Amino acid sequence: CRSRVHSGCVRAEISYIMVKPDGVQRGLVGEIVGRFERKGFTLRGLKLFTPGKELAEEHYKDLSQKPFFKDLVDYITSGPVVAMVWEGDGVVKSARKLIGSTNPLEAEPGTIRGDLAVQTGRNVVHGSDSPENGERETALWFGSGSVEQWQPALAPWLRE
Ligand code: IDP
Ligand code: MG
Repeated sequence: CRSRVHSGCVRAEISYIMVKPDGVQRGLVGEIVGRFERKGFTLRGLKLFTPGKELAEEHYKDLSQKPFFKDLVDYITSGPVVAMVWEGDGVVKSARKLIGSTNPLEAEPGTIRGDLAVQTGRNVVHGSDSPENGERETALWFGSGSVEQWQPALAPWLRE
């Protein structure tokens, strides 16, 4: 536990970030991982594998009524993804900014989607939309308590 508010303990914020199958196929893993590293977030978990239908459906369950749901599940299960957990102050909101808008044509240049993608249905990367979903998605993709607990030696140079 790093910081204390009143007498309680505030858990470090984490976000579940995933290079989707198109990002892996296009050789963008290093580019995407590098952006989170350079920003100063801490990598807590990383694995490459092809997710099954059940996992993809659970991950995107809030979108199950959308007309594109089946295509979305087919896309996410179409090949290996790089599943990651990143930690840092405000990482959820910041990662969403680094990633850019859902529709890559509306994403700002300088963002991952703005620089590297064209279509909503092939937008190369996922990022959790709330700290609660950061925890939920991390538990779903990695199992609860299974990501690494560590502090980079650089920590004092990143946080005062
Ligand atoms: P997000 O990834 O920016 O959080 P969400 O609305 O949560 O966007 O949608 C999840 C994913 O579903 C998107 O990243 C995209 O891959 C896909 N998706 C969203 N809207 C559409 C659509 O209108 N057509 C096709 N795919 C979509
Ligand atoms: Mg979303």
